[in-house]
Amino acid sequence: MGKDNLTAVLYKINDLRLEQTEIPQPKDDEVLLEMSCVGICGSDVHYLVNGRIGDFVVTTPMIIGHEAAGVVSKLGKNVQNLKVGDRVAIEPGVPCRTCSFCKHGRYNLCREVIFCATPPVHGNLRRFYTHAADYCFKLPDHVSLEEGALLEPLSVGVHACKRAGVTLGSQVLILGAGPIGLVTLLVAKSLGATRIVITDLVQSRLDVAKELGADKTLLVDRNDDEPTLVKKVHALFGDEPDITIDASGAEASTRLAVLATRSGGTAVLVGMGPPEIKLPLVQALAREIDIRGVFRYVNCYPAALELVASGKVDVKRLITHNYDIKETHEAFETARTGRGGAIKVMIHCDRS
Ligand code: NAD
Ligand code: 572
Ligand code: ZN
Repeated sequence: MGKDNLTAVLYKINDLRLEQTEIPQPKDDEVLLEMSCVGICGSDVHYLVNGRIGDFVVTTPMIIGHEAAGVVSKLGKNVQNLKVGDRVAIEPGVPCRTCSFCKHGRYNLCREVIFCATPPVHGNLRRFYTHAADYCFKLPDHVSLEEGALLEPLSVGVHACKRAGVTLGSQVLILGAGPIGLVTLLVAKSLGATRIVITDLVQSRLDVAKELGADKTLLVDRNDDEPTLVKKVHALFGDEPDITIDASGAEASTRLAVLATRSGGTAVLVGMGPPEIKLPLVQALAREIDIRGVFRYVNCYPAALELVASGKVDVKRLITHNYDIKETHEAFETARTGRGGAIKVMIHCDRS
């Protein structure tokens, strides 16, 4: 028996097992990482509970996890940018590098991308894992590995704010105060948005948003009709938002994004709901609302790291629960139920 490589493998719906796997050898351009921590993302929970997201179906056992950081323990023979002992954040999607999307700098749209824990690609919730060295970002000493793992969702917030054009003076409406809405809030603030209003159905999430710097919050009442919701949003702004970012994926929010945004403004869709929804598109047309999509992130890790390293953004408050890898089932139960006000559940791979 070699070294311990305890690994969280999703076999099928509600069948997540902890078992030993081989420690992989790094290829020439890869590093072997001793994994430190892995955050649980909503998509990990979704695969556990539903076995699929859209066309991505768990048909063969898949190692879960993609929000991760670790310590370099071995170098492939071509690796120059890292050394053994470096603490790194892992950007989980490695593109083909040669298609037209990659060549034009939009590698998040690469059709051949290998993205951790998107079936059939394995993720990194395990003690040892290999990854492309140039998709690992060395952390300065004062940035923790937990913060390194959180660069993953933070990068989604960075990309969403870039796609939205958030800048000094922006008035931003964020729909949904889950981890993605909250990181978007943090990034929008750091970019100088002057007024940020955030909505959710759950008051405890709005309380966290307030702590993180939201100017106003709106507890959405599902019984409110759309004109009422739009009026409430505009009243909270004392104006109309230039930018709305939907981080909920609820159809009602996506509609509200179009309805509440100022004419000439931008509605950015991050939340992933049903594949088809009904939208007031004539409103978007007649009021020149730009609707922009977000697919993960591209070239955002450096900016996300800079935000954390400079202290402009504090992501640590998002972590509400910590578990050891041996407690993976309990960790997923906490993430699934949201018990104890769970926002980001972190699993530590190096603690026992
Ligand atoms: P989450 O489920 O934790 O958060 C969503 C929040 O939206 C919850 O707090 C929920 O209460 C709230 N919500 C639901 N309906 C609402 C409504 N009508 N109005 C206001 N709030 C409402 O999920 P998360 O991890 O924060 O992710 C958010 C969404 O972003 C998910 O749909 C996820 O799949 C998606 N996502 C997309 C990308 C991408 O690349 N586009 C990347 C990461 C996550
Ligand atoms: O951290 C990346 C990430 N991306 C999410 C969700 C959660 N975390 N997305 C929503 C689902 N899509 S997808 O295209 N897919 C399953 C590949 O439907 C990816 C982006
Ligand atoms: Zn994710």
